[in-house]
Amino acid sequence: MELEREKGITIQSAATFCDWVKKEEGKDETYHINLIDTPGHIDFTIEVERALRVLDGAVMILCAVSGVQSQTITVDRQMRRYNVPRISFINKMDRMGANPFKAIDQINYKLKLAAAAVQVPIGAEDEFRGVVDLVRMKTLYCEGDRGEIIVVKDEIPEEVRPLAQERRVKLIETLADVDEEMANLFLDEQEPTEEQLKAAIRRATISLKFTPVFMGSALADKFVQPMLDGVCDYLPNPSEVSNMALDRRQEEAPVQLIPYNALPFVGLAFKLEESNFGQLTYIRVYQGKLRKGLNVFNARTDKKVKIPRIVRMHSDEMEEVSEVGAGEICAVFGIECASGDTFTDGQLGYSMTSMFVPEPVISLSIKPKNNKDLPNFSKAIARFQREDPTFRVHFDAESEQTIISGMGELHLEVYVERMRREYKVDCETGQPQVAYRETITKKVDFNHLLKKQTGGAGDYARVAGWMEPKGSLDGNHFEEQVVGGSISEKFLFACEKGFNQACERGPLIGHKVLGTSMVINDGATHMTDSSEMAFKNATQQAFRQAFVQADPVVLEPLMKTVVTAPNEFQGNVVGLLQKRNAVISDTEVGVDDFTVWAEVSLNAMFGFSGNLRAATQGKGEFSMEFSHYERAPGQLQKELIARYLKAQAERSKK
Ligand SMILES: Nc1nc2c(ncn2[C@@H]2O[C@H](COP(=O)(O)OP(=O)(O)OP(=O)(O)O)[C@@H](O)[C@H]2O)c(=O)[nH]1
Ligand SMILES: [Mg+2]
Repeated sequence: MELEREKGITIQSAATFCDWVKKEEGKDETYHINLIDTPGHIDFTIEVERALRVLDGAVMILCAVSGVQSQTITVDRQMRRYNVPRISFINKMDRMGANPFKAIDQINYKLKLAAAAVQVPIGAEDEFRGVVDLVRMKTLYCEGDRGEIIVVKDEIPEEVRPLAQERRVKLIETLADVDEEMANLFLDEQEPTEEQLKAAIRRATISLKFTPVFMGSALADKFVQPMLDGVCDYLPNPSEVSNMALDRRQEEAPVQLIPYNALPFVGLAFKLEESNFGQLTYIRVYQGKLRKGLNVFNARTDKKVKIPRIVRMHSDEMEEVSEVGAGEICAVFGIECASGDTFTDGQLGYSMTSMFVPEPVISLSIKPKNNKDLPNFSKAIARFQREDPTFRVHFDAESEQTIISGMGELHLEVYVERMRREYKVDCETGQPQVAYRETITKKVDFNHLLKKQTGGAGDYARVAGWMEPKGSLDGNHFEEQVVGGSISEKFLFACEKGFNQACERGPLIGHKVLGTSMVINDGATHMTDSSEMAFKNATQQAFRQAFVQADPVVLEPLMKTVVTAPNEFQGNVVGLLQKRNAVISDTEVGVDDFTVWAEVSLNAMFGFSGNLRAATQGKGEFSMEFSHYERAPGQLQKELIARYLKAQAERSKK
């Protein structure tokens, strides 16, 4: 994407298929690798989620100067969520101040993941010219214009011999802590063989207890190849990963998927993308084969679709293929589905659990500058929503505005910009707003009658019951317990619809309602005047009245925030956080820099990046991620209510 090049950041993950020829002693071995490059910025976190959902292993890339950054900590959490084993690559070894061992220490203590170097560098910064492979105890040099030739020497240069020895011992010690076989050898004071060492690294990596650390410089074309060999040596192949599905025909019992081509097909659509040639759907094949012309069933909709075309992506180019086997990733043209849908060949009733979709926390109003652009605007909005489950859109009937919500200001900014470039629609946007929520804190009974008699057919509906806190903040709950037909069956559905609509727009400040339960257990129906509309409206009215009596509160998003900066700025940073009422949960002080973990309300974080820059001479950085909703301070709630009432009053004047 052009926008990525301009901003210098990755926005969308890109899937690529490649062959890697690993030079084994004497013979070459070809490995097929499906690679997905993900963005690092938290605003595009869904791209990381969906990649980790379908990948069997990951390469965690760190900077040799900055080591574990606040963003690394967020991605670490995501890797853990999907149990993805990883090897690590310390990049930018050519940079001034490069220190891979500092970064390794940080993986150990900041990420609490056992890590040890499997290489040590020969020379550093612009003198960086080789690495010693600690598993084989051999020296590697890069030759050729782009470092494409790796020359292996038995001789280890004198000046790095002590370092190589020391780090090899460290590697073995670290492994002995997490691997029983290595522990036994270690206790017997036996030197492991190359095979034993490799096998231990592989076991410990796949069981998520350890990460082997490689080092090099991508920019200077140095030592990326040994890391790719490491992918083959230490990350699992598809048959070594346990992937589960739920069998809908057996009460959702978990079943293991087996990556055999001969078994019935099961695949997961994890990413949709509009390409120049039409809608592309990325599918990870977990079991069986996906063939061109095959009829597949969408487990969510039960609809059957025929697979018209299958391609393999090679970054910007695609290769048409007739089938792909178990364990692979491919893209398919021309099938309608949503991101996260499971496909099967119809023989099995399997469905795979989807990825974690974080809640959007920032929203803003948007509209095209010119009315003539409305059709394109709608098209763009629909497509972005299909592609990205963290990008949400709703129309606020009261303010007559389209509101988009997402993971951060940059996330929304990118969509506004893409609208302009890809759909030629210039938009006006409002100020970014925090996505607040509303809930109630006590139980209230209601008994509400809607009755209108205006000549002809009137409106009549009575609903009674209670509202109460649901006990948790995941969604809302509606239940009818009507006995004796006081509300006739056909209108109960309308009541539920009224409830759902009422939850979309809270009575307090017009934000979504959460954690609220409504039970209707009585009511009355009129022979001629009752209608679905009457019951829907009556429920909405009852909801709004009961809601305001039930001690409603505004909820605000709290963010898990991680700040890192050089040690001399610790006082400044902690001061900044305290001013924003952050609750600091942990602090780690390293040799040069420190890390603070805190929970802060998103509302208090506006403008933080500028303040942090000023307080740390530009050297501090931070990342944040939604944690949960919490009751907003009373003063803020008052302000929000006042602002909402004022906006409503202004609208009604017009
Ligand atoms: N000195 C040096 N700079 C590098 C090296 N590798 C990458 N860079 C520079 O680091 C910057 C970021 O590189 P990217 O590849 O965009 O980093 P990224 O992790 O993909 O970033 P996002 O996808 O936006 O999260 C660019 O300016 C690169 O030129 C390296 O080995 N040495
Ligand atoms: Mg990138």
